[in-house]
Amino acid sequence: MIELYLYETCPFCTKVRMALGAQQLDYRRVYLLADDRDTPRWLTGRPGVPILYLDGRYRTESDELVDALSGRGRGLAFASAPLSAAAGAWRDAVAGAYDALCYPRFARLGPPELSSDGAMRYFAQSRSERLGQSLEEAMARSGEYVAQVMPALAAVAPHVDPAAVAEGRLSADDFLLFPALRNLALVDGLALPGRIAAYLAAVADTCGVPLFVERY
Ligand SMILES: N[C@@H](CCC(=O)N[C@@H](CS)C(=O)NCC(=O)O)C(=O)O
Repeated sequence: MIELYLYETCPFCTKVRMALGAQQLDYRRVYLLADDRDTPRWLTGRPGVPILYLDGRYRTESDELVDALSGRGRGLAFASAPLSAAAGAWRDAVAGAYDALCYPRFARLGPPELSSDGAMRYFAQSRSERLGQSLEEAMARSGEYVAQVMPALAAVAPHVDPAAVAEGRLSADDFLLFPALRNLALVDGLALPGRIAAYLAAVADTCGVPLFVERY
């Protein structure tokens, strides 16, 4: 049985879920706690997720996992590169704002990877250090970050293709955009263009990766 070791909010893990789901492969999801360094090290010699148990061995690196899943199951062809110019511009435009918007909301969401006090403490501390501010401070500055993301959302919207996704045609852009957009949809004050909302629904349906219903 294929197994995916993951966090619910990890965009790299979502990429691999997309590939598994689009190929209609059966797999088991194994959620690790955010402060569990031992299990990944024991399985792969390295910290972190995603980890995929495939063909009798534990593998890491989401791009390599997407490539390894190309042609399996229902035979869809995937590539994790190259990105289009529009997707590359999106990634550069939202870089800092994405983390600042998502981290405090992941803590509010309380996904499986944060379901112990130790995991939540580890997450709050490590992510505050990364942001250079507390999760509460980042949350309070949401308006500023939303203003940074809105033009990037509008710019990328014409480049997503819900119809192609529904036909099982997933591009390298999709493996970047869907995981980030799924997480950004947690932001209550972020108005998603209609085409982005349709795109999220199409990928969720084709790949069996549920969207978050919560908004903060
Ligand atoms: N290059 C890796 C990056 C994976 C990654 O950064 N995973 C994060 C979760 S989103 C992680 O496990 N980080 C370890 C930690 O936060 O301690 C990939 O593409 O698979």
